[in-house]
Amino acid sequence: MDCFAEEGDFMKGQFPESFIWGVATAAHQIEGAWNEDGKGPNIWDAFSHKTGNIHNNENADIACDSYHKTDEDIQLLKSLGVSHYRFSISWARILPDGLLDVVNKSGVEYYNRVIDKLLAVNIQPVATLYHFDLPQALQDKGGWLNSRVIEWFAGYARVCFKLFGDRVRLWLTINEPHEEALNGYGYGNFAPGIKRLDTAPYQVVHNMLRAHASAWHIYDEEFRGSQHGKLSIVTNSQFYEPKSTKPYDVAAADRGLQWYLGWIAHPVVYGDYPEVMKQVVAEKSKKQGIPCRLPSFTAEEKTYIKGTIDFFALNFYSASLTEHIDIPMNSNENWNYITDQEIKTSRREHWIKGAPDWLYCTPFGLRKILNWIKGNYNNPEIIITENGFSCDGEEDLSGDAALEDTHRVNYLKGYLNQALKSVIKDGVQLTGYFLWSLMDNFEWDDGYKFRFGVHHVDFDDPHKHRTPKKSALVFKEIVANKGFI
Ligand code: LGS
Repeated sequence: MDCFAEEGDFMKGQFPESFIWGVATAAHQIEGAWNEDGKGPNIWDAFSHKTGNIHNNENADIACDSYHKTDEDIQLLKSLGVSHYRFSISWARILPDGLLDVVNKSGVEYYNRVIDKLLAVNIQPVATLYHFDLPQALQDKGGWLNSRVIEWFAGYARVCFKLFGDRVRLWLTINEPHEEALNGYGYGNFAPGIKRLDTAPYQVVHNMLRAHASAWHIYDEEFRGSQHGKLSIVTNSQFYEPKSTKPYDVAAADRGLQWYLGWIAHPVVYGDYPEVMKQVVAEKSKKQGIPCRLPSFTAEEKTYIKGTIDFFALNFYSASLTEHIDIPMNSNENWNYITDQEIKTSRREHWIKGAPDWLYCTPFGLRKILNWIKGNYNNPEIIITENGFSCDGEEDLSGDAALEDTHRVNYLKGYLNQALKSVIKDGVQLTGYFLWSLMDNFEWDDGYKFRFGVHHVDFDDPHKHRTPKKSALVFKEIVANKGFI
């Protein structure tokens, strides 16, 4: 069975004329030049230079070498015909020790070059301020667990708005806060490698939300009037499909979404965490005899955080089946985020599996999550800031074989067709789509094992040669047609 099996008919139709068509990358995953021209080390430099943290002990010292290949990368973007490019700014390339005492001129020049060259070929720059790569100097002061990070981030954001905001009109503050919080401060498989699953992820996200809100207010008060841009925070979630129609499973699936998407989206839309999250964590912490593990916002903070997105930014990859599980309360248990949720996820047999393990080709999930956002957050403007696929075996492929990426082609067509249905049939206000990713790159703790690119990168080649895969050609056609004609 293929990707479209449970999707119903494939729909012909076009997205609106003004639809944003883009591809995305992130600084640490593509730039390389990790210690060149005054860049300071970040947490991923430190983490990947320690043996045992990354698949095959790989690192992003060179990665795709994009720092030296601006022209070539812009050529790839141009050939795709996209209207926008989402990249991220490396905090430590602009402020080597994270603080405002030293601004690295070469780093500023690099992003100026990227932005100016994009605009010269009529591609709009979309900048993410923070994509998992905290300057190591700030980690040494406690990183996202130290609430002073709010002022550090605010300072950095203001510098970026000043330097680049005359040309960047779409800003994303923090990419997937809870991905870094859970993996970096909970499981420890991401930088900075802290394993405190019970409390640290909640605290990290709390500080990230407050940091995001400061950046939004700075933009709103000091820059919006002259720069006329828009700003958001990047959420992500799987779609939680109930495993059965039993009320227990239906409630569990909704809880999954409230918890995963709502953890970020609820505060920035409504000013506080979802009710179910607050209740459950409070109850469980009480039984453990400890203070509530989920921090709370003061009344003032709630007002400050509420309404701090100008559009809803969503990264979406995959769906999962969800059922309720009762977790026996055991005082010896290390109670954590996952057990708080009281859900168990699985997959349908026929879903085509990608790699990593969490990734399946489930286009229906995109339409459903877009509708869930529409229903729960007052039909906001939504931009998909990431969506893409990788699967087993691609890391071993080279030459022409790597370019026959049929699974990625099916995935993209399937997901974009569901996105189209959400716009035309459901009235979802989806205004843009960014494919992850422009090219194969450094996939965090998985190193170069998983390839999400529509351009193949030969990492063994000192020049990091890029070749379009079939998916690049198919995406180009969809972009040119503004959908499916
Ligand atoms: O490369 C990353 C892509 C690949 O898949 C990118 O840097 C991130 O922004 C983003 O996290 N990316 C990504 N995410 C999928 C995470 C899904 C987690 C679902 C876990 C289910 C068990």
